[in-house]
Amino acid sequence: MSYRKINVNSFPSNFKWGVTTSAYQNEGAHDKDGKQASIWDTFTNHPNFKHGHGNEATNFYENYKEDILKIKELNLECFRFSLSWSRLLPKGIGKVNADGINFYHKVINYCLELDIEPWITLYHWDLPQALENKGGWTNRDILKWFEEYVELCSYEYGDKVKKWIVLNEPMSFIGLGYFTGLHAPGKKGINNFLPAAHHATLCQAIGGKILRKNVKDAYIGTTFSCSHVSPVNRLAKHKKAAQRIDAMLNRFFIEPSLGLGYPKDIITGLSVIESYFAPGDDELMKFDFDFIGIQYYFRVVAKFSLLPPVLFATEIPAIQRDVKVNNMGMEIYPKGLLKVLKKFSAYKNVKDIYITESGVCFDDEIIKGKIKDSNRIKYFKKTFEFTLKAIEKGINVKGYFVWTLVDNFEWAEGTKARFGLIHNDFVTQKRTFKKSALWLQSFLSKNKSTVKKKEKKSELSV
Ligand code: GCO
Repeated sequence: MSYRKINVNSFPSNFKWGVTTSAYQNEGAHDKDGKQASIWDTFTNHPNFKHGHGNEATNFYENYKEDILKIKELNLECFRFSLSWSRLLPKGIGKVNADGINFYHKVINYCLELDIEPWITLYHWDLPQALENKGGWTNRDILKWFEEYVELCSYEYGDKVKKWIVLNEPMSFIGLGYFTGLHAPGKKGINNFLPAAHHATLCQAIGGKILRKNVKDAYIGTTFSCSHVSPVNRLAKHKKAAQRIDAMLNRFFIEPSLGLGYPKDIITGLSVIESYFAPGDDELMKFDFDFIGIQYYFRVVAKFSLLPPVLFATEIPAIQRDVKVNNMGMEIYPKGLLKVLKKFSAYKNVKDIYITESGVCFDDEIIKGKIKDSNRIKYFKKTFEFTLKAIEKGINVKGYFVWTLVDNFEWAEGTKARFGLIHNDFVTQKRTFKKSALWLQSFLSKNKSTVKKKEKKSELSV
């Protein structure tokens, strides 16, 4: 693989560099100080779930200062994290938990003290269990529940935080949580998927509108899981199958917010979702986001198939395709980032674009106190190059947030998929900088002469 010589100064000076985490994957303290269960607490503590639980996770709840200091040390300027709904509103609605409110004030204040910009994600998959007991995302009442939650968060933190993200990857939490059942709450089938998806589309816009009303100078976005989709070959039936998968993975949640409706042009069977519409929903689904977040991890290769119905298309797993994969079996394909940036920037009303997540997982091992994750460095080098190329092509990409800071609880994979720049020992919670962290620290250093010293210092401090 060849690399172009780039450094941080190759990017526009106002380009933002950040890192993303999420509440359930990191906080731990699952029942401390008034927090009650979310669907992920229930799902991972059930005997059917065999990959551990996130009860302690990386214990960010107690280690937040140490971790935010590390963000600073890595020369990253933005920290994107999510709020745990059931820490703030233990039952999802009603009584507010003052300790929960206070926790995020402490996190935000510490970021501001260190001159790190906080970016809040409102919903990163951890619905309060009390709301799931009433049907969760499948119940249209979630529009009211979500409204109450967003009102609270924007009222509490809106003076200090200006960068807001409404949802994290709706297709992931709805598809995996309410169709395949692989993620919490483990519901399956089209009759769960369709109402849940429609309500998430509505909440995406409702959240945006509340933030606009409550937060002065807010800069509001939402994020999408994006994949570049290729047909297995040039046969028309496979090309069409790839278009349908693309509509499902990439178009489903953005187009209603832009006023384009669901992608029924390509997936004709999708019109059944309209049976969940109430009068006025076409309008309610729209919101003029200031930016969108692209989250890119892998490409999908698709072929025609009679199953599943409606989609009539299936993905050919990367492990069957003789390509490089990460340790979750996803194809490592950095160029796909450029392709999805092109695709999403082609929408007329998309304004700014941020890469709000990208990263890669490997079985990183500590050998003699060091973690030499050169594959991860290669991934970031390449995706940074493609980001720069996108900028040079006139695409409005304004920032790149690495997924993620510390190896954490990777949902259905438990702790075995390591995505962090920093290694975590889940028994001792000891953090160790990987080589990729030191590389990034150096890449982001605008003043090269200080890098060597810093690298040495962080090697000593871990
Ligand atoms: C996402 C997920 C992250 C995952 C990451 C790696 O937004 O996609 O929120 O939480 O950890 O994608 O699979």
